[in-house]
Amino acid sequence: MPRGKIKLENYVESLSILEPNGNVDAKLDPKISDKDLLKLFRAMLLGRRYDERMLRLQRQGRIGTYGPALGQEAASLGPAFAMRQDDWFVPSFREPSAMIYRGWPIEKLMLWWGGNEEGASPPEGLRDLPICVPVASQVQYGAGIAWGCKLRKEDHVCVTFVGDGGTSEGDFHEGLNCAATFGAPMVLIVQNNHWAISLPRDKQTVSQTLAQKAIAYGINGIQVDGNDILAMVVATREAIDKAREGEGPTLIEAVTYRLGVHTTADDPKKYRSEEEVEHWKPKDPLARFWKYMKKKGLLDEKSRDALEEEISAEISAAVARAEAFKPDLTEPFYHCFEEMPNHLRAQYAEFQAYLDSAGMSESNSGAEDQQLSRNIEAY
Ligand SMILES: Cc1ncc(C[n+]2csc(CCOP(=O)(O)OP(=O)(O)O)c2C)c(N)n1
Ligand SMILES: [Mg+2]
Repeated sequence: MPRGKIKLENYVESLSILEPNGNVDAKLDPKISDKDLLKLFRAMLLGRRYDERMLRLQRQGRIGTYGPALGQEAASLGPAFAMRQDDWFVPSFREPSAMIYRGWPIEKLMLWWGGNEEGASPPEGLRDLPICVPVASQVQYGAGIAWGCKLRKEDHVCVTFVGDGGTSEGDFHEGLNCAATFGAPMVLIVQNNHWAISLPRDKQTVSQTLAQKAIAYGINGIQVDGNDILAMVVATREAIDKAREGEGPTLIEAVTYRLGVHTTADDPKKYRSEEEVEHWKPKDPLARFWKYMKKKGLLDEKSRDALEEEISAEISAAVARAEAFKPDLTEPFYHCFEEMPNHLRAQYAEFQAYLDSAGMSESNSGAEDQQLSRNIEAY
């Protein structure tokens, strides 16, 4: 076979609509209704204030480790807005704005970060998976769910989230190849926040973009300004439409920046410069959206302050509910087996006896009220 060249048609499309000064590219403006814009702005502000409150709760020892989504709100909220409520949503761990927008009670997210399993059960009726930390595992779940939708001839799409660091994992490649090969209706949002803990994006891969990884799998890929709520809505809408029409998956690289710590367990000053963070601050998605809303005459300082108060009260009420929640400490025993095997029964009995002796059975009783536990008598 002679030496030749196989021609590939490849380029990476890019998209940005809302400038950091709040101006929009009129040709690309998705013309979202005023009502929806206000709803979206409220959701982004709520996501930001939730994030800040969670950091404070962690510092006060009231929740466990927390991974903030500061600066990344648009990258998940845009897709959440573009989806249908009955579509599937597979988050990673920096999508609280989207999860709250989709209907997760705030206290559930608080419980999750407090180490409580109840925070992992999706609210009734939502086709959502819970917060999920194992890096890139989400792509496997997303591909499988999307393929399942196709096999069942359902018209749901599965919107899935992974980070820039996740693109180096086997799960990412296996999941994406599977979704591509089976034409599964998955929209994969890669939140490129430029860091994977202390590893910068340019040491993660020598690929010029993350979006171009789509080319290798023969699917659509686009690089989007992930701090631009309008661009994220438009790109996800288009990808969802394609997926629903049977055109398979799309990879959306959402270019954003992690303005805060990786989690409350690290100190980014050890590995990145203040200048870099300062460079990204003017691109903050919330500041940008606020300027846009103000220019459009949809919000002013007074109405924004009123919104702030309302949101603050909403979050405080959720904190109170989360802290009043009584966990069922025996709940982990119920999840692995349809019928509890003997060795687990023995451990269950031992644990129950410990709770009794430590006077903790009482605090365990809330579970029944909350209909969380299965009836152990049944075993
Ligand atoms: C399979 C796996 N390996 C390692 C970790 C530890 N870990 C948690 S977050 C993280 C970095 C992930 O980076 P990225 O995918 O860019 O997401 P980001 O944290 O920036 O949102 C690592 C290595 C993990 N959770 N799962
Ligand atoms: Mg990252």
